[in-house]
Amino acid sequence: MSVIDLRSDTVTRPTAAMKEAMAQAEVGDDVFGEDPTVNELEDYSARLLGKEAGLFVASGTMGNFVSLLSHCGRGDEVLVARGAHIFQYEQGGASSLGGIVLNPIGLSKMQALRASDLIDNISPRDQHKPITRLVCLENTLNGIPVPLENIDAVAEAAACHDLKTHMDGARIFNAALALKTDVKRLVEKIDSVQFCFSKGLSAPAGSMVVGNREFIDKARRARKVLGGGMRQVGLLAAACRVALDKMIDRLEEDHENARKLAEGVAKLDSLHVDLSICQSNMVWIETNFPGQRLKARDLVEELKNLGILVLATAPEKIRAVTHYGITNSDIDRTIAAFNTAVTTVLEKADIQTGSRS
Ligand code: TLP
Repeated sequence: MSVIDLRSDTVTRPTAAMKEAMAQAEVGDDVFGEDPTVNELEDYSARLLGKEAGLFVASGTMGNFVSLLSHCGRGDEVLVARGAHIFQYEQGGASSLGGIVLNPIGLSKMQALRASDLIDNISPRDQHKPITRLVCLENTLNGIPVPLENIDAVAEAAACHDLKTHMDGARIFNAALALKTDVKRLVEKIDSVQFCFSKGLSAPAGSMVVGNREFIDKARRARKVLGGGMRQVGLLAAACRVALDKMIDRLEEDHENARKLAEGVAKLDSLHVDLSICQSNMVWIETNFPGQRLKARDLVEELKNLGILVLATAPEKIRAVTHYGITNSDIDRTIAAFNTAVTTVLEKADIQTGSRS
């Protein structure tokens, strides 16, 4: 039985074209600025996003961290949505290692920062308070595309208060596609952007940070102190260049598969899917069955027995992410597996509570 891995789009493997490009890549010492493949990727990425310069880094986490370190000093404050990766899933590294104060804002995990949140939360210039320096956005935010108007409004409010803006655009091309907006326009008013090659774009590793030259110079220093100065890393950059050339347009297929999965699972009695938030490649499934008999982790275990891998992100919540390599018929199999797994979990729960023999 083949395994359908929907835990994340990070599980994608490099394509044949990427491996070929890696084999052919011209390389040099990137810390000396002498790797032509990295230099070209940085320039190309910066132009693609409408910024002056780029910096190739090992991962999304490193890209976000060097960006925060470059915008902020010790004790400075960053406003960030409570559900954002920078706050939830980066170990609070900006605080623990960088001395930066993260101020998590927002009502629910899925909610993006609005301009009003910003204005309400900027610390007053008072010796008791940190100095607010930066606002972080994320797009897509947990798979939800944040609309251009929202981003522009936040960026304009930030600029009025002399704050910088950073976009965690790990899945910025998914966002641009879902919003039918040119990626350059989507980040036009944002000072720095981090995007990932190793998610839906399927490269084996790597992220890009873009911004103005002064910011990238600082980010380059930050990358070095974090041990992220790699040498003949054009090998990876070559695969990432293929990702930009060949893997952006096909993200549409992932979005269609996610929608199909969401609609299929939404039809099952014991599960709930909010279809309004399924707009890119992520599906959120809630197991809010009466009596709490259907726990996300039990369902995930049962699905695993059927060859389907998904993540339980909360006691009642499951995340499934579509990506390159997942086919339309994989989605049919996944929907059928959800149906079977729900029945099995509920039967086991009934046996345990003695309501069935
Ligand atoms: N996200 C991973 C996990 O860490 C949760 C995933 O499977 O979705 N920003 C965003 C919005 C991300 O989703 C991620 C990774 C990162 C940054 C960090 O990227 P990496 O894993 O390359 O450090």
